[in-house]
Amino acid sequence: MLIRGPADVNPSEITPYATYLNRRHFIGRSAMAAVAAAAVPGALVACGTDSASGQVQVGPGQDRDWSKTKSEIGEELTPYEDVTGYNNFYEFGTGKGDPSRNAGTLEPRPWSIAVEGHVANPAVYDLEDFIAPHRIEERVYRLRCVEAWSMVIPWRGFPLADLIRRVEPTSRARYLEFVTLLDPRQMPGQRRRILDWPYVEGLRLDEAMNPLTLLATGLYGRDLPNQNGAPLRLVVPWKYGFKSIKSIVKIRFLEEQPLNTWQQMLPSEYGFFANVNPEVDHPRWSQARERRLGEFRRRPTLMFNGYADQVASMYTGLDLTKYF
Ligand SMILES: Nc1nc2c(c(=O)[nH]1)N[C@H]1C(S)=C(S)[C@@H](COP(=O)(O)O)O[C@H]1N2
Ligand SMILES: [Mo]
Repeated sequence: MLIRGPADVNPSEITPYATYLNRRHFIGRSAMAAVAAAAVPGALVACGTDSASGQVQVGPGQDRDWSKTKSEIGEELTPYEDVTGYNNFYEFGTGKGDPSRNAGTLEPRPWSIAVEGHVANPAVYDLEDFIAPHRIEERVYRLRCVEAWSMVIPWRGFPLADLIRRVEPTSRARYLEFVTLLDPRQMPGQRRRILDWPYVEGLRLDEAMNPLTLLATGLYGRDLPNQNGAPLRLVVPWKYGFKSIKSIVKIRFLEEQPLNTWQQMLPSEYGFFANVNPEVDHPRWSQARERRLGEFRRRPTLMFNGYADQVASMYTGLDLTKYF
């Protein structure tokens, strides 16, 4: 996300991309593997299906060889160091390297999650009880930030739809609101009024029920690193990254559409839907192309981030230039 205006945000902090590119190494990585590996069909990658070659160095946070794991259209995973070292998590600073540096103060355990509003079963859960009834899956998704960079990430988690069925929304529930932890002691960025804390996001009930929508508990086969939103975050792969709210402590079922943080901050630039759309530019830059972390060339951005088959029908008849 980019903010222009608040005097305490240094623009050089929020566009360190050139610096970042200079640090990258590009030669030879996985070239052989890319040729040899077939694309994994479907978005779902079952645990343990990729075979370990023994040839590839297993890095920090990686218990097995991920080099053969691809997205459903054959894309290579973004390296672990990028997924966990180049982040947006303003609770820990506005620079892309700030979350990995500063998120050590977050205490993801013990953790509780409140489910409130129009549900038959409102409750406050311990994290373990919240997760335990669900079947954990691994799924490779593209994450496309509104700032026009993207990653391919092997998430671990469970469909939000499974949780929704479990808590039984009433007929009045039409939207979900998600709320991040508010604790300036654990989240030092909240001591500055960069955003109106806590960070809030929302989905329409049908979007929340879509089988692609994930409550993520991990990535690269392990629990979420703090900087990626430990211990629980949303992943909505056809929407800009800011919808994928991190470190969730509350889920509310509402009748009315909630006001998400970025829409509240800059309503002319960020809407409620935030569907990835190469044809609807951000007021200050094009959304037609994107930089995949680890690559120089810019790729064309795909409608609904490449998930149109699975989500476009939810928006038929909606003017996407108006409901951006
Ligand atoms: N609570 C909270 N959630 C957040 C953000 C944030 O600043 N605070 N940033 C969002 C944005 S803009 C993006 S692009 C993604 C980045 O996720 P990643 O760092 O795991 O790649 O997190 C989203 N979730
Ligand atoms: Mo973002």
